[in-house]
Amino acid sequence: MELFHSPGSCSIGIRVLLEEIGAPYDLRIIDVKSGAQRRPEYLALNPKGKVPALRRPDGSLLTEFPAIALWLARAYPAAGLVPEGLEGETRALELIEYIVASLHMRGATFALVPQKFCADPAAQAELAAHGRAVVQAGFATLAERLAQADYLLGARFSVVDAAAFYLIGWHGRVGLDLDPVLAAYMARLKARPAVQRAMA
Ligand SMILES: N[C@@H](CCC(=O)N[C@@H](CS)C(=O)NCC(=O)O)C(=O)O
Repeated sequence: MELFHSPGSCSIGIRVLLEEIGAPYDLRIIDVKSGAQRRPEYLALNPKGKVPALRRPDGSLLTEFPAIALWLARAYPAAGLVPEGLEGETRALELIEYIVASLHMRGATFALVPQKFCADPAAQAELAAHGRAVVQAGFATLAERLAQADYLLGARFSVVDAAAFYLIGWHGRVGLDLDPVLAAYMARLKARPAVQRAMA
């Protein structure tokens, strides 16, 4: 497999999952800070101009974090990255969508790059504050779950934790401190060998 990844971006979550699985993959760095995602050669491969993207063993390209994460979990079941059965998978999708579609796309994105959405500096400041509040409320929701269990779906690491890892990892950039529950959770994630390999 090939992972198209930008350091510091959400694609670190998919890298974590690949390391948890232990299947071989090549890393292709697409540095979004320098605009590499908009270069013609990358757009020819992935017209969305985003990371993560995963080239699978059959040569096809898969995009969108939730889809890649759930495909990896189902394609490599021995890693136990999603609870078994309809209810388990549905709950995983519910939470991963909340993290990616709400907290990342409508929270962190507004907080970090408000200038992408409006030109007026006052409007940008308002949008950034709104985004920060969305992430803050999301952190409280995640912390509530983590007060009951080590991982977001219970006692086992899952695809949902890979999404939470990248999002919570942005707390400093978003301008939020972590409460003790989230700080302990991040320390638990960073102690996992797969996470350490992904961050190396
Ligand atoms: N909905 C997409 C979001 C991916 C996304 O926004 N990726 C960011 C990095 S965290 C990106 O590629 N940004 C580059 C850009 O928007 O130009 C997913 O779930 O994968």
